[in-house]
Amino acid sequence: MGTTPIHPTQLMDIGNPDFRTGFIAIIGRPNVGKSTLTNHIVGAKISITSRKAQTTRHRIHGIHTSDDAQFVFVDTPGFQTEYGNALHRGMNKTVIDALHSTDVVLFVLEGTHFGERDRKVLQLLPEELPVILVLNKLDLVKEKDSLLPFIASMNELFKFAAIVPVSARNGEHIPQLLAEIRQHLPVNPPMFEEDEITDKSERFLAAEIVREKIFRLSGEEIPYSTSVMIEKFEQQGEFRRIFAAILVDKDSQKAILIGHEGSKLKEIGTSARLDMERLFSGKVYLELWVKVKNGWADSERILKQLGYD
Ligand SMILES: Nc1nc2c(ncn2[C@@H]2O[C@H](COP(=O)(O)OP(=O)(O)OP(=O)(O)O)[C@@H](O)[C@H]2O)c(=O)[nH]1
Ligand SMILES: [Mg+2]
Repeated sequence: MGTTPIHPTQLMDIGNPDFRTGFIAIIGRPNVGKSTLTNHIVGAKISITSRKAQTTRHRIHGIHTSDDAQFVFVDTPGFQTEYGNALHRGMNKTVIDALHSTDVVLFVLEGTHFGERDRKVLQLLPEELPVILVLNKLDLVKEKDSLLPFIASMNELFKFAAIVPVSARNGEHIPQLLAEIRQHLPVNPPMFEEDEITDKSERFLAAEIVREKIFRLSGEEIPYSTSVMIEKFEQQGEFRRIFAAILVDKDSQKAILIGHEGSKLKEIGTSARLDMERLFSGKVYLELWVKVKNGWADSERILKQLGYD
């Protein structure tokens, strides 16, 4: 008794012939709030966020299971229109791939702002799939009167399945968005266990959390040329020991990240450790160091080692 693992597809769908499960790709230019939206719906910080553009670099699944549906969100990197190195090409490929293997697309804009970079993303939208336009950061839209004419003008540009203004920050209209998405999901049993929230490993999430702190706690010169590699990840019960290297391009960046007497690295480490302890529900020992690795963002080989494909 109790030793036979229950296959996930045997869970929850019993008695509900209308249970829906599907993939929802979230796309948009950098910084519109795609990862914040993913985290809000999942209820945990599985995808890192920051005020700086290009925070997300990988495709990340965020899973939300309700009584009658399982939503598998695919958070993608902001679509790059201004750069052309191997990292940016890889990020854009991630976006395109996500669009080819999804049931629903969420196209995210920042409030009532529709600029050139948003237009480039609009051009990627598939005609054959339901695309929901999400007007995020509703809390920042001062003139609510501007919403209706904006929605009308967006309807002229594409045949959206729906247009939903939301705030990923305070959760406004997120239930309405989920209800709208559900209508377009296929009738399918769940693919993941009810309590699963992401497809990514703790090792991956740990590296991402360190990267988020670097983004948030350092100046403009650091983020775009930084990556994090977990060199060792050990677990004993609820206690984790994590050793991570931060890869930068130049000695000058290394000095900035370490800071006066190591103060910056310490600040990054403490903040990352606290987030990890929250996400993993257990104590963490975190050791960080900084390595100079020339031109990693342009090297296909190093990008492969870091898990970009
Ligand atoms: N006021 C407000 N800010 C938001 C909202 N959603 C996201 N933000 C902020 O917008 C910034 C960017 O959010 P992210 O979730 O990192 O954006 P992203 O689209 O994932 O960005 P990339 O990964 O770089 O493409 C962060 O500072 C968020 O806190 C919102 O609904 N309201
Ligand atoms: Mg993001």
